[in-house]
Amino acid sequence: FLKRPDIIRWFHALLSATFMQCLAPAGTDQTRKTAILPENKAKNRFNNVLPYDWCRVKLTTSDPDGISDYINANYMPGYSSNREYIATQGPLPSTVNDFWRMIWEQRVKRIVMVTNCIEGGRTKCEQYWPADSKSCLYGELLVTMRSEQQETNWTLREFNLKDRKTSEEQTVKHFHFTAWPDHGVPECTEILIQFRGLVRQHIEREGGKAPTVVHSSAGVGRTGTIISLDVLLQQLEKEQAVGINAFVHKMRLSRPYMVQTESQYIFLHQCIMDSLQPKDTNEENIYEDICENIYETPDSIYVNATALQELHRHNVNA
Ligand code: PTR
Ligand code: PTR
Repeated sequence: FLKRPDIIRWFHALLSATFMQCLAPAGTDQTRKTAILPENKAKNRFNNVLPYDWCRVKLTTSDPDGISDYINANYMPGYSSNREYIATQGPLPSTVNDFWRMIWEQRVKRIVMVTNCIEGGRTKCEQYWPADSKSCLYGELLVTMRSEQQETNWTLREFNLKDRKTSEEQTVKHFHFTAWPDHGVPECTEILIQFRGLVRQHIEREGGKAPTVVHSSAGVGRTGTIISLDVLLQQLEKEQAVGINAFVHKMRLSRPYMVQTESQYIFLHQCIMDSLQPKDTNEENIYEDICENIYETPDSIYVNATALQELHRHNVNA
């Protein structure tokens, strides 16, 4: 029978093949007209990561300069509805005010940030919040950092937003994951699973329909991976099965490159596998079980929870 390294290799090969085949560009024929208008071009961090028109987030409140409603952001589907998240790029110096306007207008209660402002000496994202407990004015919004709690792999912050015109206020929680390099994956699955748990707790406690804003540098690779993880772990809990590829495909119809790299795609599978409780079973059956439980449908590959459990047990015992 197959030994653990073979199974893992086989699993990776399968995922690799899946990534190549099923995640080949999807939805890329959709229009991105607003993103390339002359007045908006400079608002994109990368010229190859542009939001599709049909689900882009539009800024609504009138702008003092009367400029456009454009921001590089898309609504993203979740487990229960089609607008549970907003995936967006890390703000540029010129789009920080727009970013906060979006947070305010969409009544966002939490921002999930999965990039550092600077990585390897290069700017990945503008620091869009005040550095200490001072307040900073971004357009019409006064933002104050109320608290900052630094942990090994993430920093949690709380911001107070105040509309200068109406004096209305809103609290926004900032979940900043600091251990995930651009185009790569975190060192181990546990820390990302834990981090996702903190975000999920906040979503369930706060309730409401406002989307969760998630961003990295481009707002696709790491952003897509953490959104998928949150959605798929809910699916796993409720249905005892996960449609990993189907969901990634669905996200890619809303924003290009969601889950950008093969290593991120594989890491996502490992996170799901590692979220499962180990279960006793016979080693000989593992290979067969996994084969039986991974089946293809026309546009998706479903990995059954039992199969992942076997693989997980194998990982733990090895
Ligand atoms: N004043 C905002 C606007 O002009 O669009 C809308 C807004 C109102 C946003 C209230 C957030 C608000 O806070 P809360 O969600 O706590 O009511
Ligand atoms: N031009 C870059 C590329 O195509 O790789 C754009 C890019 C940058 C894409 C970062 C994804 C990136 O990762 P993330 O979405 O995690 O910031």
